[in-house]
Amino acid sequence: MTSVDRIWHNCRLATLAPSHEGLGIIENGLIAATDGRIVYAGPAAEAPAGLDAKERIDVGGRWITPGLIDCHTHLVYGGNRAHEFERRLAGASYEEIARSGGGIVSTVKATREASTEQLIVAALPRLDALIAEGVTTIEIKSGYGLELDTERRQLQAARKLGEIRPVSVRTTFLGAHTIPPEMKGNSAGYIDALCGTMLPAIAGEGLADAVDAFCEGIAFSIEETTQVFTKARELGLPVRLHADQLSNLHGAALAAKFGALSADHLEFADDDGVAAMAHAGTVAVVLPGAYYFIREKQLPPIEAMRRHGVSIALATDSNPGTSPLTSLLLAMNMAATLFRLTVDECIAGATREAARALGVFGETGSLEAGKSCDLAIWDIERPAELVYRMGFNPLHARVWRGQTTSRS
Ligand code: DI6
Ligand code: FE
Repeated sequence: MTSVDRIWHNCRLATLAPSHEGLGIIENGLIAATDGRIVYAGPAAEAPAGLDAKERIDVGGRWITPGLIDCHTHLVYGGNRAHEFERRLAGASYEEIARSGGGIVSTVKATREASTEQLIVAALPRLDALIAEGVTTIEIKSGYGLELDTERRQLQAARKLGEIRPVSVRTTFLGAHTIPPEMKGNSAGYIDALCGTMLPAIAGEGLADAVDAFCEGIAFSIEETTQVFTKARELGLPVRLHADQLSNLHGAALAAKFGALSADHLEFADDDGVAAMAHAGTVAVVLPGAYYFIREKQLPPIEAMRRHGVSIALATDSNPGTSPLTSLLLAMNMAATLFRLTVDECIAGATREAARALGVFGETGSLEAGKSCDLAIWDIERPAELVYRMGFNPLHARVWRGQTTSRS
């Protein structure tokens, strides 16, 4: 007799286990968990004999997927940019606004002025919207401080969000997001300060799980990004990159060269960049919310990603400037509609591949024994419904580390 804490039965599973085809569908499934970890996920008929549980939950034939993972967000910031949205509606471009002192810099001002408490309060409704859709792991970046104190407070706020809500938070230091206004024209000086002081301090305080940079004409060059990545490597932190979003600076190849966990956006990445990512095992994170919101025309090279066997994740990129989006389900719909990802790619992109992009696939992202029991239970008839609808939330219940936490 094996005794476990909880069993979910009478359910259909999309396990996303890499050893299975497609979504890893199991029609009559069962999940057993103890101490917040999955001990069995598979066909009910093949469950260990004599399985006994303190609690048995009849899922009523519903579908269970791994809890969703939003692997690229800028969730913590002050203010918003609705006024710039209006300017863009009147004809200004995102890059024009950035060059005229708006854009990221206007959010930097509002973020510096906010207390840590205010940053948390502002981010909570955004986080709650994601949690309500079944998100159990979220990545949150800094990058709206651009000086040590505010970058630190953003990351502290992100960590705190993971303490006050039932969700796993992974933090990323994005000090190299743009040049701070007080150092305009001196990006070399800023990168020196970042590598010399900010990054070592943040790493020393254990506030960042990874390091990111915005490699772009309006932000940092390949050489500057290389400097940041070299420092991150020295400090033992994995890297990721905002790469080839608005132009092709060959950021994808640079990310691959550093063995980055992911390269994100990638609209302008070329075949060589994609091939290098495949070789390095760097995950492509596509961000259709930003593509949509700034009305980009250049599609990311999805066919090349498939051809080279690059793993594809998707995320909201939730941020005030280019993707004020707090729905991962809508990001899935956009990835399908705008980028022509398949249903299976969208669901894998918000679970298994997103876990890979964060380097946490050993812990979550699929329904497999040994992993954290992070589940999303859905009122749907087929998995395609998760991708097909717009602005509708079919979540029935969410389980984080074995505990049912909402809509039970
Ligand atoms: N790329 C983006 O799309 C966001 N950051 C980045 O590096 C934009 C952030 C903002 O405009 O506030
Ligand atoms: Fe981003």
